[in-house]
Amino acid sequence: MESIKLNAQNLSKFEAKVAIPTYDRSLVKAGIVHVGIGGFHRAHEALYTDQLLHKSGNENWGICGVALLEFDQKIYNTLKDQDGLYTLIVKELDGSLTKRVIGSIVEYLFAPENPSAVIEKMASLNTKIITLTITEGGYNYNEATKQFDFSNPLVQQDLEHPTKPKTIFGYLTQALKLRKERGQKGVALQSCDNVQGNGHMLQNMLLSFVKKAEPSLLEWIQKEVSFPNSMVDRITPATSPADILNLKKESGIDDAWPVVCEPFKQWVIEDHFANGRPAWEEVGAQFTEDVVPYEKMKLSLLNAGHSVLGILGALRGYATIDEAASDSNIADFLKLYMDKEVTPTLGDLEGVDLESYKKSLLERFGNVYIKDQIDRICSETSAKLPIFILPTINAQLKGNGKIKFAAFVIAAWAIYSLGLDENGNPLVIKDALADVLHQKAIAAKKEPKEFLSIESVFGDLKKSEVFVDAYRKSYHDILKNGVERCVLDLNNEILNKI
Ligand code: CS2
Repeated sequence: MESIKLNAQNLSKFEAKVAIPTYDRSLVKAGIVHVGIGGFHRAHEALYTDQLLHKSGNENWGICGVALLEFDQKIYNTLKDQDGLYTLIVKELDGSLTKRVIGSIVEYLFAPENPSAVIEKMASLNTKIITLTITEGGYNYNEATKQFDFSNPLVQQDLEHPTKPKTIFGYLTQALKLRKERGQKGVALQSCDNVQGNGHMLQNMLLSFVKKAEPSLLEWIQKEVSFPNSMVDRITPATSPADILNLKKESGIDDAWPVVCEPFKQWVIEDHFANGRPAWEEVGAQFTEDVVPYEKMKLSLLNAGHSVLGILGALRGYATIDEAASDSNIADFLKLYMDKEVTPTLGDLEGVDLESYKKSLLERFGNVYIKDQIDRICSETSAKLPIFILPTINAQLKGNGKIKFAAFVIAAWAIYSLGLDENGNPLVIKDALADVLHQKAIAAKKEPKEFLSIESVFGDLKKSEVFVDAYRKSYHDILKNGVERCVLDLNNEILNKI
C-alpha cells in the first residue's frame, strides 16, 4: 500500500483507516505544559487528553510538549515535522492492533534551542498545569543523603546561569518567578513518574533548589503551587522499526515515531490543582484524596516485577519480558517474591483485590504481543531499584520479614553489572552510574559486599547482616550454579516450608 506522510494537512486522508482527531485542533490552547514527550507520555496523558478533547469540546486543555534534553532532539523534530500528530498503536491481547492518531499535543518546544521560550510558556497565563515525565533519576535525589544532590554539575550550572537553565528545577524556578512577578495565579506541578509520593518528591526537590537559587520565592510557591501525587500505569515498550514499517504497510501511515503500548491503562490522581484541571475523570482517570498507597502497590509489584524479570531474564539471555515471564521457574520466583516479601509491606488497601491485581500483572508481563524489551527495563536500574525494591527490603528488615528473594535479585544485578550474560554474550548496560556499577561489580568478585557500598543506590543496606548474608549466599550460588538452578532451589526451599 502506498503510504502518506502524517501531518495536519494529510490528516483527513487517514479517516477511513484509523480514528483521527475530530475536534478542531487549531482552536485548542495548551493549558498543560508537559516536559518529557517520550513514549509513555504519548501512550498515557496525551491519550486521555485527546479523548477528552473529543468528548468535551473544551479547547482549553491541549498540551505543549517540551523536549528538555539534547537527547530529545529527535522526538522534537519528529513532532514538529508531523504538526504534533502521531499514531498510538495498542497491541490488544488477541494480537490485533487498535490504531488512533492523537492530536492533543498542539505545540512543542525544544528547550536546549530556546530556553526562554520554555520559561515563557511555563509562565504564560494559559498554562494551568505543568506535568512531568522526567524519569526516576530526573528528581536528583540522593538515596544516601536523602537530599537534593547539589553536586550535580548541571544543578551548579543552573545556580550560576539562572536564565539559561539545563535542569527542570532551573526551568520551574524561572517560570514561577515570572508568574509571581506578574501577579499571576499559581500552577499545579504534576509528576507522572514512577516515584513513591511523586508529587511530594517533586515538591521537596524543587523547594531545596529554590531555597538556594531564589529564596524569596519560597513563600509564594508554598501558597500558590500545588503538587498532586499520581499513580500512572501503562506498559509502553520502545517502538521498533518493524512497528513503523507495519503501520506504513497496513494503514498507509508514514509516521516516523508511532507509539506502541498494552491495552491496560490506569491513572489515579490526587485532586489538588492550584489553577483548575481538565475533567480527565470523564475519560477514565480516577481522582482521589490519597494516592500514596496505590503508588506503593504499583511500584513495588509492577515496576519491581519488571526489574525482577528484566535482571534475571537478561542473565539467562532473554531479550523480552514475555520470554522471562514464560520461564516457569522465573515466574514462580516472581510470584513468591510478590506474595512473601512485598505483600506483607503493603498494609490495607481499601477496595483493592490484591490477589487479582498480582494475577493480572503476571498476565500483563506474559503478553506475547507486547515484546517489551529487557534492555528497556534494565536501563537506569540504579535509579529504579531504590524506588521499586529497596523500600520493600527496608520494611521487611524492620519487621524481621523475609528478604531472600530481594537479596537474590540484588546479587543477580551485581553479576549482571559485570556485563555478560550466562551464555557469555555482552549485555548493554545503559545507566547513569554504568562506570561505578562496573567497577563495583568487578570488586564484588572478591568481596560481594563491595557492590552494596554504592550508597547513592543502597543507602546503608550493607550494614544489615541479615541482608548481606542472604545476598552473599545468592551471589556465590548464582556464579556457581547459574540463575535457573538457583531460582528453582530457592522456590523449592520456600515452598517446602509452607
Ligand atoms: C518499567 C516501567 O521502566 C520500567 O522499568 O517498569 O516503564 C513500566 O513499564 C511502567 O511504569 C508501566 O506503567
